[in-house]
Amino acid sequence: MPVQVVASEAHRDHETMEFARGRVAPSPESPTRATIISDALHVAGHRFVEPDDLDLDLVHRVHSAEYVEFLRTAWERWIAHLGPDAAESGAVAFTWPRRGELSRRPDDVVGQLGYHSFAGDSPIVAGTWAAVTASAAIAQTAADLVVGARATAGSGVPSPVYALCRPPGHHATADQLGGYCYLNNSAIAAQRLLDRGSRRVAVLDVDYHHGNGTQAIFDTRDDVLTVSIHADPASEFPWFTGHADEIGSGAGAGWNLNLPLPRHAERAVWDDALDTALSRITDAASTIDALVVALGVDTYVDDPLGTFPLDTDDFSGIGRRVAGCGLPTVVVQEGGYAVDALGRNVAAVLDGMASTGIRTGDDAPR
Ligand code: SP5
Ligand code: ZN
Repeated sequence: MPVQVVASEAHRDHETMEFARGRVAPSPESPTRATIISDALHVAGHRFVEPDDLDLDLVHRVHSAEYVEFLRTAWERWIAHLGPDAAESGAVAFTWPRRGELSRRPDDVVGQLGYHSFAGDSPIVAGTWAAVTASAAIAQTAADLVVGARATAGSGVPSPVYALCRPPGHHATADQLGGYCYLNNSAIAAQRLLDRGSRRVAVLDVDYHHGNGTQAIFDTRDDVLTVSIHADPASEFPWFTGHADEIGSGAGAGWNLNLPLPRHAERAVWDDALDTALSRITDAASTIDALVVALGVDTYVDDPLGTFPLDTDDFSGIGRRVAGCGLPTVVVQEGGYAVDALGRNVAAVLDGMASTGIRTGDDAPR
């Protein structure tokens, strides 16, 4: 059964270098990733839709206005400040605020890069603003399509909608980029679902890395349940968050669940974590109206950044089990760097989802 796929080519000029393992090399978060996924989903017969224009007011509901303005202007300010030779690295920080130090926002772009980032793996290049705004627009549009489908689905559950976001978003906080993420597409999708009538939204993050940005954005809120399964930050990026004792704060206490797993965790351990995650969501299901899946497939056995053992069949299983929640669902693309397998792994998740659940309206199985 075909799924609606929201996608755009506007990410193409966002192509960066990364300083990692002692050398500078093309970032694993490459334009090719989106092409491979798009090709596989075309072959699988899914229906492609262009994103609507981005609603900047929506973006401002999860990101600070000064951060968004920084993202928009950082590239030209970087070149104006340092000259054309600075194009090679892209705009990237080398100084961050010290621990516990009150950090006043610097005036110059070089200092602001440190203020507005928590990692040095995500340069800003000439094509970054076009890419990140298109990526956010894709998430926004996917949420709108799910809301529209719900309105016509009667008592059934609408088909999921897949947001082919690139760059990814789940590491981006309200005012900091990092982990190849600039605008938090999953948070933007969740906020859109709330703004369009959901009482509470769950975000299930299955990327290999902790969804620190999504957690931070919704930390004090009880209208978004954030759940993340990931490699233990004691030994993996993003290093400083993702521990099990981070449960949310203030009104948000109890509305964040972290399920950190050891590097090289076995499939059965990952499966158990997904059961725990889904139970947390279904336990609250009477108050949850929609689900956002932050879909990283860097849990794949051959992923160059991951150490988990999942294979393509496991990804269909994830799709089936997530669909078993019976919630209107937006799937937002996050990480996944094994480009040879990326397309079939994402296609497997969508196939698994589309093969389950009650569907009504145009998408009802006949
Ligand atoms: C969205 C997402 O999955 N972000 C992950 C960001 C991790 N960035 C730091 C990891 C650096 C490892 N670089 C390895 C290069 C391998 N060729
Ligand atoms: Zn990841």
